[in-house]
Amino acid sequence: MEKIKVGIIGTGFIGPTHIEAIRRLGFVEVAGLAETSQEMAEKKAAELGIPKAFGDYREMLKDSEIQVVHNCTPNHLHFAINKEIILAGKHVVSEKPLAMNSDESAKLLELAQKQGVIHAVNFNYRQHASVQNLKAKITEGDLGKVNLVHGSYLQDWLLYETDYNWRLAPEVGGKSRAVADIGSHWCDTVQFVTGKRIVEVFADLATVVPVRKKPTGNVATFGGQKKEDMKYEDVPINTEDYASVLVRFEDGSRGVLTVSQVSAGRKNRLSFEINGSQASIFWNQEEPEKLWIGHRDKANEVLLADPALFLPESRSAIHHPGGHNEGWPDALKNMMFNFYTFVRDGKSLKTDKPNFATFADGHLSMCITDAILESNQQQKWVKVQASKE
Ligand code: SOE
Repeated sequence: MEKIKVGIIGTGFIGPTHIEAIRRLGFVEVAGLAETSQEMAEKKAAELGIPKAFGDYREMLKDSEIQVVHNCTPNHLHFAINKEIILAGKHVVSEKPLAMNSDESAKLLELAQKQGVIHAVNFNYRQHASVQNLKAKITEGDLGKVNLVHGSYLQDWLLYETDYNWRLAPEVGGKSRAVADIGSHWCDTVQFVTGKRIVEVFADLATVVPVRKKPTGNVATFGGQKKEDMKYEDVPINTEDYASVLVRFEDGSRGVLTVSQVSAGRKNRLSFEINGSQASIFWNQEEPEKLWIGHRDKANEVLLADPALFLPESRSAIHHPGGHNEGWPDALKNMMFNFYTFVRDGKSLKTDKPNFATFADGHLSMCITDAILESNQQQKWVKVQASKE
């Protein structure tokens, strides 16, 4: 069978992780790569073993061999490039946030639906094997009625004033930083597992590091560049690195989320606890194979991921026997597998239910981010306006 041919735009932190996940599928081929100059594209294509290099992504969009395009560019380019990918008639996998605000994401969703392309946004944490098992447990009623959802997404890669990255500048990263960058993943994951939407928020945002030393050269996400070799200029920072958000779900259940990119020791700790009327569950992305299950009248349990102990609905998300740990790259592979089998099997988002986040989820996420920003500004509860779907 012909392999599905794919083009990747952007090769920062996330582009190569998409390429690696795609390559593990076997029936998809990364045929092209686009970067900001021909020289850079050729360098990256040679490093990553990709046949075609494009110094302008528009040239790649004209390539009739390429059926799917991944938008792995910085945030401010997501809207315009997603639009062009869709108009070129290609299926699209976009990094989050889908756009710079919910007006733009509404337009993208409408366009993608009109053009009939398959659209996905890379909310990869819902694809962890234990998260899929956890969702199946909630759906089966193992927790009873879900009453409370609370947790955090904490990182430390922006702790020091000398930590700098494009995500800090609003004109590139967007007017929200930590909430759009990582809070969005938390909201998507908890909405996915509970099957309930966040409809109202009350937020308190802060910029813990208000002035940063910006290196005069380029810095990659999670780059860990040597500080002694750097030259800096002082820049004021206007995007949040911390947020506390109270949330209300559509059925009246409550929750709270803390987001921080300045929490020493926390590398990529997306965690949440769900308290139901019968039992509780806790999951933490840094130890993804463990699911803590809390009881009132018997001893608590820790379920180590193992296909034999998973509910049948979630077994396709786990690939190795217990103890053969699966983590972040495997969740991303699950995301790509679910997307590309959907494409391969000729399915349509009009008639078939996808097992991946679509632009509808990406748009909902933008609406939540906008509501969080507005709530922080006005210091009151704000409803999530997701009506443009
Ligand atoms: C940086 O904070 C980042 O790479 C996010 O942009 C990703 O979405 C998250 O998965 C890991 O951290």
